[in-house]
This record gives sequence, structure tokens and C-alpha cells, in this order.
Amino acid sequence: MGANFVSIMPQVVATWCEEQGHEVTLVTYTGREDLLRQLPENVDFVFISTFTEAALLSYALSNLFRTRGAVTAIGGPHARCYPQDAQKYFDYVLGFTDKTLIHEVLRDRDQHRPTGLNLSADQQPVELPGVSERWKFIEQTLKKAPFIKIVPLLSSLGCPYSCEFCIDSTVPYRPLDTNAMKEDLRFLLGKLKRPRVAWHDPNFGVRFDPCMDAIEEAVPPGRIDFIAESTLSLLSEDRVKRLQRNGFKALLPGIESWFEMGKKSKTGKKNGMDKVRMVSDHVNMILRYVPYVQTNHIFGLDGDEGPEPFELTKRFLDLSPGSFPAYSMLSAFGQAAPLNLKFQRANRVLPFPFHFLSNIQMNIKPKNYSWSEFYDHLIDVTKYSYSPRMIFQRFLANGETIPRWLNVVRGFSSERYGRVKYFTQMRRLLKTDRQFRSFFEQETTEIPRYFVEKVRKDLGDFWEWLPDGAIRHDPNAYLSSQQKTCSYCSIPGVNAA
Ligand code: B12
Ligand code: SF4
Repeated sequence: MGANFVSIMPQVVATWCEEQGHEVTLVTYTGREDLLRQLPENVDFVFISTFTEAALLSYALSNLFRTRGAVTAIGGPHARCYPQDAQKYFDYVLGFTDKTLIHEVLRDRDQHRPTGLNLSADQQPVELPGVSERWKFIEQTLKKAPFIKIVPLLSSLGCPYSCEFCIDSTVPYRPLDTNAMKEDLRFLLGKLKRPRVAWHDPNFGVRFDPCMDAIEEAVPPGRIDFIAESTLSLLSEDRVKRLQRNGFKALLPGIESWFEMGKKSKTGKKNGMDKVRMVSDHVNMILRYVPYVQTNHIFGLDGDEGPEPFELTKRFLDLSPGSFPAYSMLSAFGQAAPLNLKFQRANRVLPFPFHFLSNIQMNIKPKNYSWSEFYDHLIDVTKYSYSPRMIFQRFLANGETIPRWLNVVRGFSSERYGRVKYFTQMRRLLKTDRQFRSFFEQETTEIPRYFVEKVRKDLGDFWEWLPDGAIRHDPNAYLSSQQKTCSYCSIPGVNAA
């Protein structure tokens, strides 16, 4: 995980462990380190935090540490989304995690094999250790960030909206204490010349006024640069002006689809080109005050059909050249969202190895497109979005130096070349490789050679530590877990064990 993108939770867990008197080493793996050298030798308990795209590496690491005698636990997005699979490779699989749960696990500290214990707190934690308590872990991570150094903070957990594809659609919104927030911000002002803070709230500014009051009380105007993910419906002009006064330099609103999610983007029943115009006006208004706006779009939703969703995205870019578009392919991350049950029931989820599940590889069979058609559209819209012409227009439309160059660098790097290369490769293999096509068409579950080789190459030395069979997973494990009925209490989906 890039040092500027790390999550708060590993630092939090490390702090909770130290509080209990444990000696803790935190290692942030950004992909550049020689991990085997950085890992401590004599540990008795290892927590690993990972997204699904790095799950196979985490399985290999768990295996390595277990052979050295350690007990292992996994937490974070992969553990929340694929607990049944992770239980095969870890002694503990943790969902919602609070201090009490960490202390319980540390007290138990036992091997649970072949199937690990899946534990979760009842809800998201009500408080987290502040920046001053986490500072030594934050500082060591920031040292790995190249030029710009960003500190992650949270002002809330969960979300009041219920976008059916989202992991937070069923997690109640909970603001965190604003006094703790003020303390964190003041502490950072004392530590860094010009702090940069990324709010990791799934949806920043739901309780807009209390949040901004706290920032205004703690931070002299313009002393900290802020980045936040927020929905368009929360970003009225008055609010955006207030964000500008308080140093918000980048906003990442979710647009998702031109045909769905009207509530989220405050476009109501407006669809298609009407929605494009409305969203574009809104985004252009934000860009008058905030120099960097990344709009998040999802392709492959069931409501999408034909070339229109892609063409509308291009029209949006023409109308809002200053925004940087980020595209995600609809992905069903295990049991992240209730909607995934629908896909699993319809047998539409493919067992792509976890390594490829990063929102770039859609793991659901598209409803209204063949795979080849879908990739053709993706290649087309990606090339258009990051074409030299579009990058130049974006450059002209952005007012400030860092956002300008950030857009250029992102446009020319992974967003364009990485993705176009990947989609083109998929398109080519679908045409030329029969086994590859059969996998995509669900005629076989055998993982295509291309994917196996890519995992082997990317894992390097850790390939040897990958447990047998770990490259495969049951894409319908969530559905099966719901269907099992407990013989003790007869409630489906509940297991007395
Ligand atoms: C903020 C955020 C980001 C930020 C920060 C990333 C980060 N390190 O957390 C940024 C913008 C960088 C980001 C990027 C990406 N993200 Co993101 N992101 C989120 C978001 C909105 C909030 C996560 C968060 O911090 N919540 C607050 C914490 C406190 O709560 P939590 O995550 O629920 O964690 C609880 C438990 O899981 C547990 N826990 C968490 N970590 C740990 C660690 C340990 C050791 C333990 C024991 C427990 C534990 O305790 C917490 C409290 O109960 C979530 C969606 C969401 N609404 O949750 C997506 C989400 C995590 N992201 C997702 C994805 C796919 C990505 C990208 C791959 C997308 C992409 N292609 O660009 C990239 C990855 C970039 C990279 N590899 O460098 C997916 C992950 C799915 C998965 N199973 O892997 C999610 C769930 C969104 C989704 N699509 O559904 N993301
Ligand atoms: S607004 Fe964002 S965080 Fe909230 S449910 Fe929808 S997608 Fe998830």
C-alpha cells in the first residue's frame, strides 16, 4: 500500500497491543521493500492488514510466520469480505475490531487450525487512539512517502446512505468525538510544517457543521491541506466555499452511474444526458473553489446497457475537463454488500484469483454485455479520458501547480497505460485463448495460465510460501454461509460453533 494511502487501523492495532505491554514492530509494505529482510524474526503473534488484491501475499506471509511458530491474525477489507477463505490460512480472522476484541485475542493467543476463529465486535469502534498516541507509527510510515506526506484521519465511521453495492450500506453512520479531532489536528500542527490530512471517512461531511466548526477552532485558515471523499449531495456551494476557506484541496465525489444512484448525487430521477449536465455543473462549481476533484465512476452495473454509459462519461469529461475521472469495474467483494448475494444466487461471480480484485477486474459476468464488448468500451473510454488532448485540457482547467501536475502524471501513468494495457490483454486473450475464454464464460473454473503466471511473477519469493490451493476461492462462499442452518438453534446463517 503506497505510504500515503495506508489505513489507520494497523497503527491503531499496534497502539492497542503496546498498551497491553507487548513489544510491537509495524511494517508497512509499499511494494518496494525487500519484505523478507524487513520482517522481524522472533515474533509470537502477527497481525496482517490487507485489501483483497494483496490477500495471496498475506496468505504466504501467514504460512511463513506459522512455520516459525507464530500465531497469525488477519484484519481489514479482505477479512471483512472473505472471512471463510481467510479462516483456512489464519488462526484469527477479525471483522469489526475494537480494543476489547484485540485484548481478547491477545489473551487467547492460541493456534486455531485447520480453521481459524472468525471474530467480530458488534459494531465499529466508538473511539480510536489519537494521532499523538499513534505518532511513532505514523512517522515511520511517512518516511516512506516520497515528496508529499499525507496523514490519515477519521471523523466518522459508517454511512447513512445505502448504495447497495457498498460495504458500508448496512453500517450505521457514527460520528467520532470532535474534541479528539481537534486534538489530532493541533498535534499535527505542532509536528509538521505543513500538514496534509486525508479524511478516510467513507463519506466525509455528513455532519458538516460540527465537523467544520471543529476544524475552524483547531486550525488557522490554510495551515493544513485536506483531502476528503464526499457525496455530491453534501456539497452545496456554501459548503464548498467553507471547505475552500479551510484548506480543502482535493475532493473525491462518487458519481457511480448515469442511470442509478440519483439520491447520492442529488440528481433525483434525472438520468442519462440530463444527469450528465447536472453533475457536470455541480463538479464545475466545486472546481471553482477546490483545485483537485476526482470523480468516481463505476462501469458494469446492471442498469448499464450498450455504448451509452461510456459515451455519456465522455460527454461529462468534455463538459468538466478539470475533473480527474477514476473508474472502477463493478466487483462483488465476497460478503461486502447484500447485493453480492444477488450475483451469487444468479451464479454470476467468477473465481478470479484475489490478486486481480482491485476494482480493475470486474469479477461479475456483465448483465448486458459480452466480455469482449465490455472490454472494447473500457479501452475506448480509458483512451479518451487520458488522451494527450484530455490531459492538456485538464492541465489548463486546473488552477494550482500540484493538482495540475498530479493530473498529468496520473493521466500518463497507471490510469492510462496500466489499464489500457490490461484491458487490451484481456481482449486479446479472449479472442485467442480458448481456455481463457471458457473461464470467462464459466464453462470451466480452472484458473487460466495467464493469471497463474502473473501471480507467480508478482509474488516472487513468496510464491513458494503460498499454501496449496490458495490461488482458488469459492466465489459463492457468502451465499453458502447464509444457507447453512445451524443444527443447534435452527437459524439459517448462524453457526453455534
Ligand atoms: C478510505 C478508503 C480508501 C483510501 C484509504 C485506503 C486505506 N488504506 O484504508 C484510498 C482512497 C487510498 C483507497 C484506495 C483503494 N481502495 Co479503498 N476504501 C476506503 C473506504 C472508503 C474506507 C476504509 C476505512 O478506512 N474505513 C475506516 C475503518 C476504521 O473501518 P473499516 O475499514 O471498516 O475497518 C474495520 C475492520 O475492517 C477492522 N480492520 C481494518 N483494518 C484492520 C487491520 C487489522 C490489523 C485488524 C486486526 C483489523 C482491521 O477494524 C476496523 C474497525 O472495525 C472503504 C469503503 C468503506 N466504506 O469502508 C474502501 C475500500 C476499503 N477500498 C477498496 C478498494 C478496492 C480500494 C482500491 C483497490 C481501489 C482502486 N482500484 O483504486 C484502492 C487500493 C489502493 C492501494 N492498493 O494502494 C475496497 C476494498 C475491497 C477489498 N476487499 O479489497 C473497499 C471496501 C471499497 C469497496 N470497493 O467496497 N481506499
Ligand atoms: S454514499 Fe458512499 S460510503 Fe455511503 S453507502 Fe453510498 S457508496 Fe457507500
